[in-house]
Amino acid sequence: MKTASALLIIDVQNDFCPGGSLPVREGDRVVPVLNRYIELFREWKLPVFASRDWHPAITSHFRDFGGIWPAHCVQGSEGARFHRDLALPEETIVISKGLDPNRDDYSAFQAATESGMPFPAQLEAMAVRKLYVGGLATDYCVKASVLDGVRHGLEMILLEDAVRGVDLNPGDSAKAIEEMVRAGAVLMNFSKMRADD
Ligand code: VGL
Ligand code: ZN
Repeated sequence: MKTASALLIIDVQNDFCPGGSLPVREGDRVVPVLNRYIELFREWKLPVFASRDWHPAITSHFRDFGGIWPAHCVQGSEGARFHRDLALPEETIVISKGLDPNRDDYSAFQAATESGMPFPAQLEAMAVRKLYVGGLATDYCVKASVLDGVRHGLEMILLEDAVRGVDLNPGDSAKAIEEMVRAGAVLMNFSKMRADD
């Protein structure tokens, strides 16, 4: 039974896809896969969360202001929008992170809903105990979120066929997956998922 479960889609935004300002190689390839997971979670009437990187134009997260990244996912910009083919259901709970110009946040557990409810509190209110996670980028926000989820005592399932990484250094994504598994995350893919529903 998957009663206490939810899907968490991380940062499938234009700037992280080919053509964006901080493109993840094959970032857009996660979209059709995530759409199939979305279908499953709808079928099971389970919640879908979508996180977004949502930065002010001036933030210490950006290269020009002391950080390491080119400007990306600036609030309200085209680059910050979810990929147009990502079929988010109307009931999707959008959570935003990276709003504080003085912090370098990556984890969805630092995000809040549009009404300002912190993500961990939202999960608790909905009695969610298990998160299925896919999206971008494996070696940054996905990793940080999965490790945080484990720390929060949640069961964290990494959807291996629905993630892609930045790989600033070659092998970063593979290492990130190892690290998540070592921490207690479980690897899942679409065919396994169907088999044990
Ligand atoms: C991310 C780098 C900078 C991510 C966000 O969503 O993984 N990566 N900001
Ligand atoms: Zn960012």
